[in-house]
Amino acid sequence: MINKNSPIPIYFQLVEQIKGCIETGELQPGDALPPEREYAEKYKISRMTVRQAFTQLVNEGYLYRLQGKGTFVAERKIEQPLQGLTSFTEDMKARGMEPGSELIHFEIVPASNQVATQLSISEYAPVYEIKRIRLADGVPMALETNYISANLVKGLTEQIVMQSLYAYIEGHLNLKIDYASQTIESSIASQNEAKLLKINKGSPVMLIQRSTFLKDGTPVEFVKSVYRADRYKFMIQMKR
Ligand code: 16G
Repeated sequence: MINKNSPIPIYFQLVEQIKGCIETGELQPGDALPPEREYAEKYKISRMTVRQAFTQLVNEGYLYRLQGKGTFVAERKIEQPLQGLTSFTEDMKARGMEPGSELIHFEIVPASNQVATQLSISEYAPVYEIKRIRLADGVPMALETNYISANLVKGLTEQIVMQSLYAYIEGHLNLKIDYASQTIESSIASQNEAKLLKINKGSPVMLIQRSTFLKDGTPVEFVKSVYRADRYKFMIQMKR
């Protein structure tokens, strides 16, 4: 219900109401929203106000627009806890989703200056450069580029990286992954990233860089990832 006498802006009341319908499941992912005109008539408010509410919900990732087709309810975002050093495969399995990878690139290359510094190896030492699209139930979630010292993580193959890298490092090589440091920045998808992630060029993404270490401090991977901002959000619990 919209209360025109409330100090709360009308567009915001509509935002909250539509969010409520999404949260209760009354509106499901993929559902088309009634046209702006219908909302405007139903609540006797202006179409501009309805548009403002829709735009806010699009910006927050609750809705998406398709040119000429209308406005639809977006998939719920995956809420990824930032505590705990887990792999993509583990994360997806824990949610009951099917992890998958599409291998874009797999090559041993000489370490660049940046990669060598991150991995504490000498420049030009051999590193695996692995680029994978990470899929959840077949849907692209992230584009990940890993750099791994070929002298430390021996015997990697395309077949192995189509599965879980962490499972191979720990289960097969018996190296214990211990800690990581990670940064998260906002960015927008380049043309190539957008194509691979099946989103529009310029869509918001999160750029994540992770350096992962063994117990004795040896860097085991340096990873640059591009996560879809429309499908992911990060969560951390804090205490004071
Ligand atoms: C996660 C990690 C990535 C790691 C991968 C291993 C982030 C941002 N990145 O995607 O660093 O290489 O898991 O996954 O969380 P895998 O064992 O399924 O190959």
